[in-house]
Amino acid sequence: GSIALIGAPVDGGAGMSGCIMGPAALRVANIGGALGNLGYQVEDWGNVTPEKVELNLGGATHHENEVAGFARSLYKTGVDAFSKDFLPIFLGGDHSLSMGTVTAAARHAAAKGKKLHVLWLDAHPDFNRPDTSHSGNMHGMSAAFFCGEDGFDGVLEQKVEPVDPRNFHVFGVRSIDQKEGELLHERGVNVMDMRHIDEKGVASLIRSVLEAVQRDDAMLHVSLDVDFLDPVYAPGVGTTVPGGATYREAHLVMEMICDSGLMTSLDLVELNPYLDERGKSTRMLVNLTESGFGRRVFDRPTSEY
Ligand code: DIR
Ligand code: MN
Ligand code: MN
Ligand code: MN
Repeated sequence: GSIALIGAPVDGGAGMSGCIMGPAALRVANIGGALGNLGYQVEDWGNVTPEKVELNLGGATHHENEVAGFARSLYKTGVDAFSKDFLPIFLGGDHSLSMGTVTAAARHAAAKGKKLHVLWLDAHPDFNRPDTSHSGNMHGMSAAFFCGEDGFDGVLEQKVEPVDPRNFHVFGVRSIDQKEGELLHERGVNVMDMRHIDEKGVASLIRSVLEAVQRDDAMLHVSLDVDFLDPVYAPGVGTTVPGGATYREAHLVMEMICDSGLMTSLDLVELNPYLDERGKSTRMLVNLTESGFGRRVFDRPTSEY
């Protein structure tokens, strides 16, 4: 199948500006060419234009007009890409963009009578509601939104089938707010924090996620936040947290996803080129994407993912 690159230069959802340059940096690093070299047909759809929205979500929440404007536009563009049989890769932009991209995937899944699983590779679960968020930053709320939590009326124009929180898999987290943690627990989200990874390893945990997706014959949306990685490998993000995924762990995740053949859409988010060191984090994201689409060092047959 073909890949559509869809830029989403939103940064009002983050606490710091700079993600607006993310899509441009990923194009400078030639993400399209890299995928082309792996044998894919790649179409660059350019950047989406945010819709005009008047919205007030209350609490500390800010920039809801910008975030909702992008979410609506991404939702429509995403649905269009799925219906034309593209695998969309969304170039962020802060993580609030997943309010549009995951709902588009959920909409497409529902239309085909399928479930949607979401794999969230991130230092944070992004499961705050407007009433639990201290920062008011909407990049910390996107997952709560698409899992159907209250407090987000008017972000999208239409009601979309929420993602079942039990099919929301959070991987690599090491920073969770108090109320956010309680909510994750109540909803039965599959939270695999850094301690899980240390004790069980990447392979067995990711395998169990992929097996669940396969069992459900579901679609799989992967959302990769730059801060999933340890800041040593990816300093170009506004919310670095120590103790992140190593270079090798992150590549193994993407290689296993590739081997499974299950991924149907991908977000690359939170890249802040203004904070980066000579393109290091941008290149890391491009390299991880290549691993997610078949680049391997040694061509060996894979028996199981
Ligand atoms: C914190 C930090 N939980 C918040 N969140 C994120 O502001 O809601 N940082 N997503 O990347
Ligand atoms: Mn407001
Ligand atoms: Mn995030
Ligand atoms: Mn994060």
